[in-house]
Amino acid sequence: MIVRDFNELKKTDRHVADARWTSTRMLLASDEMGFSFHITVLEAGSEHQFHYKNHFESVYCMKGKGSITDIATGETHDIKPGVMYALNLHDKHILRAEEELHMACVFNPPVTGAEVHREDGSYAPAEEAAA
Ligand code: 9YT
Repeated sequence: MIVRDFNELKKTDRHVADARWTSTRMLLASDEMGFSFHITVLEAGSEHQFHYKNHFESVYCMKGKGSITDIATGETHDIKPGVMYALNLHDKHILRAEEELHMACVFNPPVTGAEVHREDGSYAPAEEAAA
């Protein structure tokens, strides 16, 4: 069994920061669960374009307020506590945080922890990230 405390992980290298967001990786590829599990906090007023071409991602809003736009369809959905979105089509999207957003995110295949967002908003496939 794996038991971890978010507040303890925040002090380790499982806590990463990038452009106006932070993420604490509760589970990574090395945990061999077949998915990774992240707690991501996006700064109030920030806007992010992501495109996880090599991963499926599901995101659940625990706290805050914002919106997500599906770039392919132009549709925008409100994000608030209780709302989940799943990028089942590797959907390219823009996430906006009106208030600080606290999200629980799952990635399949799991993120290794070494990824950085590429120019196109994606993370490299797991085999490249591990190389
Ligand atoms: C909200 C969202 O898309 N989070 C993605 C995870 C975060 N960029 C991370 O942990 O790398």
